[in-house]
Amino acid sequence: ERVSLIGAPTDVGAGRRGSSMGPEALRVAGLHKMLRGLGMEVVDRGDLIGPLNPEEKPVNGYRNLKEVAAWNGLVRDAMYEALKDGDFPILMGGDHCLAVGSIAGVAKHCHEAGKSLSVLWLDAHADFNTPDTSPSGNIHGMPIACLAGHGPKELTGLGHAVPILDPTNVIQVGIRSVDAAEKELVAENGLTVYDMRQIDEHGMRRVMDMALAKAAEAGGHMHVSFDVDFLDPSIAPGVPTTVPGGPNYREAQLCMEMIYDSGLTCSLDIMELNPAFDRGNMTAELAVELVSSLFGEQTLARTHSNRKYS
Ligand code: DIR
Ligand code: MN
Ligand code: MN
Ligand code: MN
Repeated sequence: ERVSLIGAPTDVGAGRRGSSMGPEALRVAGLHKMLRGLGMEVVDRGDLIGPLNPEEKPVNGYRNLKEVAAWNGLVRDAMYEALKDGDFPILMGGDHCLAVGSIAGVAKHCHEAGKSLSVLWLDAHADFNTPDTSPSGNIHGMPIACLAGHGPKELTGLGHAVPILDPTNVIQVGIRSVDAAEKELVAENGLTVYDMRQIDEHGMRRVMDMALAKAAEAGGHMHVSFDVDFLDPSIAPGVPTTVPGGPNYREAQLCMEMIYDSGLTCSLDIMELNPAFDRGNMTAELAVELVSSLFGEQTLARTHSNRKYS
């Protein structure tokens, strides 16, 4: 299988600058070499070129909306093209506002191929804010709401249909920061949410079994959107909005290994990596290590009989 790397060097959706350096940090950490080492053919399609960050204050509840929409259009087309070429696309972000375009491109591909789509969202945050609920106006806190049809038409209208994605096909893991008014939206819209309490009570193993069983039930294409702030800040400081109490190294490895075992993943985002807050390049290096597990790197030479759902 061929993997396509797509760089989206921007931080227009965030409140703190620096995720624009994410794609290059992943290259420096050896993302492409790691994938080649696992036997995959890898094409780096380079970086998309979009507008600079104007660093505006929020207008009508949205910061930098025009630039966010422009970047998302570019990302949508790049993801769609890669899937049309038969590749497994990896979006190297960039802040998480770009998941609107990424998933719009994936959804268009699935629509045309007659496949159902589920989204596994690994994040500390629910990313379901609207201007009425957002404390910041930062669109990286709003992508799932936009995908579900709640947001500005510049973003909700980016896909093949409105809503771009049925929110009941979203499965979130690792959640531990949801704004007060955002909580109601998450409940009303029927997302499946495995928050940190459920990981505490059941363990990562059982939570991922449930999450992946739900995705397998939907069948078709599973997209993984990996916000690096999913990880505990002690192992992953290189993000703009850290939240304590995330998955540790072992839990994160198990999560990624079980995603590989599911055999369901057809596309991936690696988002919010922010080298301006990193120590050395340790967070990018950890992200590459975890993504290697998602692509099948294992301690022992196990066989594919470990793969459950494919
Ligand atoms: C917060 C932070 N919920 C907001 N969101 C982040 O501004 O909407 N998402 N950092 O990744
Ligand atoms: Mn987050
Ligand atoms: Mn996020
Ligand atoms: Mn596919």
